[in-house]
Amino acid sequence: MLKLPKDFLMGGASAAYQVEGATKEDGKGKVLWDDYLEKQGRFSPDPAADFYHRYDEDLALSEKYGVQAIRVSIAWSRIFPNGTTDKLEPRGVEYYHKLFASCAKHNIVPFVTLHHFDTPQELHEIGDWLSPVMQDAFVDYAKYCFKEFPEIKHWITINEPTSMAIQQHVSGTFPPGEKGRFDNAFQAEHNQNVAHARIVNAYKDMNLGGEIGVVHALQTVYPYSDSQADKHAAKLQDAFENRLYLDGTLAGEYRPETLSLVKEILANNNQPMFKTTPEEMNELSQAAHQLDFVGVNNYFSKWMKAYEGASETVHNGTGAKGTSVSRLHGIGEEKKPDGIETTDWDWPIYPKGMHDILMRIHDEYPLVPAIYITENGIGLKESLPKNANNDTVIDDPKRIDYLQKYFKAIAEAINDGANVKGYFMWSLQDQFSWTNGYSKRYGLFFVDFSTQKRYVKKSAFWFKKLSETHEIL
Ligand code: BGP
Repeated sequence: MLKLPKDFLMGGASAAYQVEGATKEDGKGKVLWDDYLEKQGRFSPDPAADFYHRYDEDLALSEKYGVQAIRVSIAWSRIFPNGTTDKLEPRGVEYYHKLFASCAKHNIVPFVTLHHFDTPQELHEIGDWLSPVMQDAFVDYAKYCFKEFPEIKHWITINEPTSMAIQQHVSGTFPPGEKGRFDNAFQAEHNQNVAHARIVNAYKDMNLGGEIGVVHALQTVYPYSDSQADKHAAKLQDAFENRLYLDGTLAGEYRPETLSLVKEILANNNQPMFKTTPEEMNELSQAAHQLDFVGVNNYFSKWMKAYEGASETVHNGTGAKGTSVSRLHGIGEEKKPDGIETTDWDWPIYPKGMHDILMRIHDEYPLVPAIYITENGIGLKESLPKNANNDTVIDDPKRIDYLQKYFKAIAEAINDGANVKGYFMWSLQDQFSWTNGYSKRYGLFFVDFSTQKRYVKKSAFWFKKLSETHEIL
């Protein structure tokens, strides 16, 4: 039987905008999503899981079910409503002090993300990650948080720089909804790498004794067949989705092969190369040498086939299985081999991809001291039985099966030498999903969004046992 190491940390994950609700309360400033979602009219970020008012209840449940750590993010615009340090909102600051005190009360270690997809509206309007003003404001906000919240010993600079950049500028599923602007995506990624690095370096200069890392979305990319063309498509996709920021944040430099693949993608799309300065490259190098950990968000893997046509992407945001399409001009087409199971949202379930990505960090990025799995889990359509009462337990065998397989892959990677220190399941409780609303449930705890009542899922019992015994059954 596979076992996790004795000191392996078992956690649950969340992000401010996906759980807090209360988007207009206590002076919170708007973020890029507020008007965008309202205009779209599909779903509202309120009340989400009403964590703004119910955090203590959720942390008590977490303690009861073996959750030893939690990933939360600070909503930047609760503290600085328009993003800059010119105007401070003390009620936002007070909320996070109370949240962190509740974590301490329930013996839960908070890992705190500074930016989880929620750029303040005013900074979004001037270019978001493409704007130097935004980068400076982010560094100022981060330094403020380091001083204000000394109770936090585990910081995460940015959640998934690349998925933010790609969804904002290539697939168009995040505001501002641009499609096909590979140049903007690469520039935004580089700018996030630099902002991250400046913050890591500032944190280390402040000598606060905690640890700091970054969280990346990492999908292992495989060729669809053995043909040279498919193998090359996989390399291009990997450069696009993984390599640029892995190099920038974990090696502190962009390696020649990475740059040549990025150039090829941009040339294929007649778009210019992203810009860097020597000062920025110094920041990257310094930060990579002082980084304490990398967070890996891994849910699925990808298979690539050569593709010559125009870019075409269709997002499955409803759970209608088989509807997603991703064909990118100058990169390739996503095509899954037969026999690999997918979720209703077309995410292939492939635990080997988790093992392979962990081993890749271990093999190719030796500066990285430690890895946490900062997100992993499965989105399912789940509902409350009609005759539910306080003792109702939601049956979620698919989630238990998914977790068993992924935990085995993680334990194998640890046996093979990867220094994985902990795991945060996405998600702690059911939450609001950016592009899927409320029907894609990931939680250990079920949330009835109409009453905000919590119910335990069977997977929470499974999780508790694993947290107590470290034995993967
Ligand atoms: C990650 C994000 C999370 C979360 C998760 C699940 O990329 O960091 O915020 O949303 O994916 O994604 P989804 O909600 O699209 O199913």
